[in-house]
Amino acid sequence: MNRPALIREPDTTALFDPKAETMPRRDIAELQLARLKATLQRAYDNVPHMRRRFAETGVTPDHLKTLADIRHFPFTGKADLRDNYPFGLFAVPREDVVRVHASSGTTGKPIVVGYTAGDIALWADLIARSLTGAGVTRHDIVHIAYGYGLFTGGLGAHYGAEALGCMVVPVSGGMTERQVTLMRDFGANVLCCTPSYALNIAEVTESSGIARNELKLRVGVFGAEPWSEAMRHELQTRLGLQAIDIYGLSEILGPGVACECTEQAGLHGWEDHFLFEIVDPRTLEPLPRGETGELVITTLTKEALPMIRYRTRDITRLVDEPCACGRTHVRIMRVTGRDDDMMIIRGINVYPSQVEAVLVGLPGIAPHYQLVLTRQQALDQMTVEVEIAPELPRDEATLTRVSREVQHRIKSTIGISCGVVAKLPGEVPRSQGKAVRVKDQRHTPG
Ligand code: DLL
Repeated sequence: MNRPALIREPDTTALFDPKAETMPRRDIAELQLARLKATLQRAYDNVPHMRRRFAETGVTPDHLKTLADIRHFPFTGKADLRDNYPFGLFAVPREDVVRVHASSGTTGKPIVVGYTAGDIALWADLIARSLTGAGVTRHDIVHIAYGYGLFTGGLGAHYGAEALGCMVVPVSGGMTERQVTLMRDFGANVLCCTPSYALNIAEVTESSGIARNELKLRVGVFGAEPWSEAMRHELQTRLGLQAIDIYGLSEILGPGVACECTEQAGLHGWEDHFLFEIVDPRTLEPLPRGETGELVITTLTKEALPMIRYRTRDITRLVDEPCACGRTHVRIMRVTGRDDDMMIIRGINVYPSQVEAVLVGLPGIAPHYQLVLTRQQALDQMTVEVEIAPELPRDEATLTRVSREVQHRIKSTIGISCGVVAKLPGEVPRSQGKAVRVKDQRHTPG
């Protein structure tokens, strides 16, 4: 094999599906082309909306001769799902759909997604692959604190961990004190939840006087929201685990579209089941490998809900070189944020996760924050609400000093001027799932 020197021969015992995960690129491309053709045809034949979209764009499935030809096909977005609410994009008879999930959505109708029995089996398989990459084995006890229900996090992780043969503790979110007690009593080795909820768990563990070594946690499988390297460091230190980034979205599958391995060097995007593209979010033209832009995903094997060129709005870049772990699939670099979460503060583009990277680990403050957006004279203003560290004196002078320091730090690292309000310990809301990082008051009258 002609592998770069740095790449180890894969330890096949540490891979869930060694053959699929270490396929040479040529074979991946060949498989993708065959599966893509079949998917386009299935969507065209079975989903009237897709057939219409293809016709508007002037393509039929036959126009795809190479993988690169995907650029001629129409995009799909949230609006397509909303307009066809609830089941209009399903490509199989309703009777073949054994599960639905839905995203709550802040405005309008929710997005509804469906799965056949085959889709559920595939999903479990990809989560099992992802967990294996994260260093989880069948000997582990997996505590799942992602929400169960219409959200894909809980049940998605659950089926995958069971498929791997782990003992699963399906706790869902909330009642954090009880979660900590159960993790200690059961000896959980793996914690699956959002990074912001993991921080909440860390804090509650510390305040309930449980020593870190009373918990047996070794791996954290954290995702469903953007998070920073600084937050990774914080969680690894406070919970004594290796914090692994897992990515996914309901429209494509749920969690398990991509996941880091223990190298923590980008998320392996499972290319035998998905085609990943990066496009310029403004021109929608495909960008060359390695460039940063919007991630667009096409499903290659999903039955109930095939997705053609789904615009995720997530900003990232792709890396083709095989990982040191030996897996050959493309790596999706950490998602810094969503296109629609980008704030423009005095002409500078900022994502909440960039602010997080500055705040977390800064002496004098706790890693809890919220960003408040307001508008003054047509200009967006940002106020960062932070909390002083619990050990600091709780007086006005301290609050003023801390807020000045944070303001200075944000100015010197990101280059934006913003207001900073330092609050007392416990005053910034704690996450129960996906954290609300931005309070947008730009359109509130008065
Ligand atoms: O959040 C699925 C999921 C559950 C992923 C559990 C990982 C773990 P949705 O609710 O549809 O699905 O939200 C999808 O969340 O488009 C991203 O904007 C964001 N997101 C998900 N994972 C990550 C991540 C689930 N690791 C949306 N890093 C996506 C950054 C993420 N953002």
